[in-house]
Amino acid sequence: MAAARAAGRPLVALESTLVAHGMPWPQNLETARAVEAIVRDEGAEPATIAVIDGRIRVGLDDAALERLARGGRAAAKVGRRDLAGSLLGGGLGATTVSGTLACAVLAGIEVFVTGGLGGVHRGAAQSFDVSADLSELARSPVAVVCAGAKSILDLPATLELLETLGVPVVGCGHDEFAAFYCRDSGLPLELRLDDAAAQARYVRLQRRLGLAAAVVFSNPVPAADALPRAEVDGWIAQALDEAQVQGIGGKAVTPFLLARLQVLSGGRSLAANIALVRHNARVGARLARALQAAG
Ligand code: PSU
Ligand code: MN
Repeated sequence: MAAARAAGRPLVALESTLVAHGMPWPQNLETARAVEAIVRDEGAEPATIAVIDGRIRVGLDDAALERLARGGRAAAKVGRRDLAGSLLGGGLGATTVSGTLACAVLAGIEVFVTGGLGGVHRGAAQSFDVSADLSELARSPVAVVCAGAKSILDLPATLELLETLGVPVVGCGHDEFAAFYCRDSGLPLELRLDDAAAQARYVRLQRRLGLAAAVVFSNPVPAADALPRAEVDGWIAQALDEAQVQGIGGKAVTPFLLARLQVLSGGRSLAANIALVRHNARVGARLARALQAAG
């Protein structure tokens, strides 16, 4: 990372919960490596963020990436509020969107690529389960490229809360809020910018206005890899029932649901997840280059 900085290549932050908790071995390591290669291929430098042996690391070597991927659930899931504790504990921690954003801000990185945002969970009116990703987006001046928010969530409520928090959501190659495995959510966005130079100008304007919030670029899964919504909804309903019966709660909910969907879909949700993360990496790296060019 220091070399990339010295060489003047723009950095792209990548999260690590997706690697440790979001995908199974060995596809998680393959995807992490592929995503880093895509970012490099586009002339930017990947900086995967994680807690390794009780230290925040911004930019991982291959050995650290493999440790995280092999560690899986043994790695702690580290959101913003877990950061200090994971440093004290001295162990291995995979940073979520909120944890990674906090570290990216500390490191001065302007672009962050992930799969899908956390958000308002279905039934949140009772459970109060709203991902810390949303409040972190409100205070992190970072451009975030994602395939919208995860399909397992209450997407209309997630979009409402992003508005409340002052976080702009910009469509990228599409007019609707992306729904992770699916392109369409039925929720139209008010702004769409497909071109990296225009996206960079938008980010610069947001900064010039002194608005500290992130800019979310909603970049849908490529059409060839998208899954039909009706089928996805069926798997989600079943996975949510199972979570309830088994009493899965708190931080365990999202990894549980993603893992069950992978099984219920016969691997199709994993293939879509991999495709969308790779696509986001390309778009994010191009944006990082455009931001650098815009100065
Ligand atoms: N996107 C993916 N896979 C994931 C996640 C996002 O493609 O595993 C992770 C992110 O790290 C996100 C987290 O921050 O899920 C949200 O968890 P929760 O709902 O507990 O806040
Ligand atoms: Mn939660």
